[in-house]
Amino acid sequence: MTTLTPDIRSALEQQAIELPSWAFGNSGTRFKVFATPGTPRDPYEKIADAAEVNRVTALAPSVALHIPWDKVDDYADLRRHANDLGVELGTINSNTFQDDDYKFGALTHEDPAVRRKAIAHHLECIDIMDATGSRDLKIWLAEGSNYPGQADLRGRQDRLQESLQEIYARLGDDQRLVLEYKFFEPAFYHTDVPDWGTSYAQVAALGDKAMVCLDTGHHAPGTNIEFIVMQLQRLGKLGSFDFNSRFYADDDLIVGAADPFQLFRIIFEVIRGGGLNNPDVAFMLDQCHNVEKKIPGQIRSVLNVQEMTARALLVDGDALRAAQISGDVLAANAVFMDAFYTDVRPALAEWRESRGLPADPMAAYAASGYQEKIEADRVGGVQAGWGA
Ligand code: RM4
Ligand code: MN
Repeated sequence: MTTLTPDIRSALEQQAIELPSWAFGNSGTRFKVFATPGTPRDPYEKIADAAEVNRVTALAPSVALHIPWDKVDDYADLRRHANDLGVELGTINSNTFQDDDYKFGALTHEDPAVRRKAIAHHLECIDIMDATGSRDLKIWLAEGSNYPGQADLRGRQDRLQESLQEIYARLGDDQRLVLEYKFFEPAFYHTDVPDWGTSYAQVAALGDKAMVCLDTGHHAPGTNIEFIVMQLQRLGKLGSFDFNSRFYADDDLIVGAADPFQLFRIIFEVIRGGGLNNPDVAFMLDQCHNVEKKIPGQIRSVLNVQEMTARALLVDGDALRAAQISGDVLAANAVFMDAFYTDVRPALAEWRESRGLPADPMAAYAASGYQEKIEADRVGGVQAGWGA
């Protein structure tokens, strides 16, 4: 059995992956949203479910909120509720994609009144961050156009920068803004923040507290994502990850599901760039569980990240460098692949047990009775979902 060195164990022990509150609510495709028994009806129940993931894995100490989906009357109370369950409130996500006013854009809109409304929404998100103790404001914009000629591409880019400047100016000293990019959808011809370069240009013009968020599902098929990870770290602008997995588009599936090797390569570059367990680079999930149970879906996800981190930490850096320097292509590749093909699951199970955690968190959750309890208790009310 592969053993994990003390260095690897200590790196794994520090690992923290933020969970998205919306992963516990219902979601679906544009064809159907299936209801799932036990789905939370409010943010309090979402946080309780997230805390279960952390209870069996010790990997997920914080939960990201999405506004307005997770609006509550008293954020200090929500924060206490989270803390009582052993988790923190994390990143606050803004939402400018579900309001009729934003049909032709929000922060980029031609109409100053619409831009004002969208900016005000972000300022409200920062007020919420003050109350929840959150550090990061995550902005993903659904802005773009469907037809050539429909929009003034340059004007929209300028207005985006102006709007972001107003939002940035409101951030506290310890707060950050992370700008997420996505190459298509919901707009199909152009997106105002389509790629890491655009996000980088926009946040670099703002200042040190603005960073790029890389969602692994937001690239064209075949994109070398780990190269982007390397470059953003090199530039000091990789602020966070939204981890998920995709076969075709922005599928938001369980991280590592479609391409475990890609996840390995990404985490290898994070380690190489000094981003592992570095608070500057937040690890988050951004996923939806449409047909599988949601809490086990999140447990599987954080375990996949942990497993690939362990494998990436096994890469023999000295041997790899030696092979690279000597131009031994196949030896270098072999060092890399040896680590990837190493089955770390037995060693991880043993290590978890040595820390008082379940060796098999999936089985521990299944045996805990929590799923049966929420399915029995959460009757009535409106199940949480993407309808704001
Ligand atoms: C978007 C994007 C955002 C997330 C929403 C729900 O596609 O990835 O990060 O907040 O989905
Ligand atoms: Mn995302």
